Amino acid sequence: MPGQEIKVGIIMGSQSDWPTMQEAARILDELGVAYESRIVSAHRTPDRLWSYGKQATGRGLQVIIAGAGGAAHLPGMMASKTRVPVIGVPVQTRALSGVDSLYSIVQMPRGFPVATMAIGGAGAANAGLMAAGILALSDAALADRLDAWREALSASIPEEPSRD
Ligand code: RP5
Repeated sequence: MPGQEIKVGIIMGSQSDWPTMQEAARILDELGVAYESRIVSAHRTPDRLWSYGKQATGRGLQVIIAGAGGAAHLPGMMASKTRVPVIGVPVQTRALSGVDSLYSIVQMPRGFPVATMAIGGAGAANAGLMAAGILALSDAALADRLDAWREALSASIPEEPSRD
């Protein structure tokens, strides 16, 4: 990965989102996909959000994974600012278990889509896989690695449940 062009941006509203969003980072590490990670808050750092979105295409980003919790405007606002596909990850919250995040992210008005994943770590991991799948459309080596990753996962599932 060193020297590889960064095509995936992982952004999140707060440091407190990292334990969730690191699941996306782990998948990209496993698949050898270079990425950057940034704290970009729709509410606390709107100017940072604006410039990140404005510069995304020029910097060569091809996918943005955006995670946020609560009134989770980050993925949708980012989608309004760039045509780079945005994958949204609803972060689990204490008060409403992440249903608030999910609804905030998934109900985008027509015209500015956010590909919304499941709440929490599984959603973040799937966001990493989705990003890899998008990049694999034009990267044969990555496509091979992703196929191998999927086959290994299938092979790890036993046919019979353990009765312990
Ligand atoms: C959102 O508010 C963040 O995405 C985070 O999920 C939530 C809480 O942030 P902190 O108060 O923990 O910084 O903007």
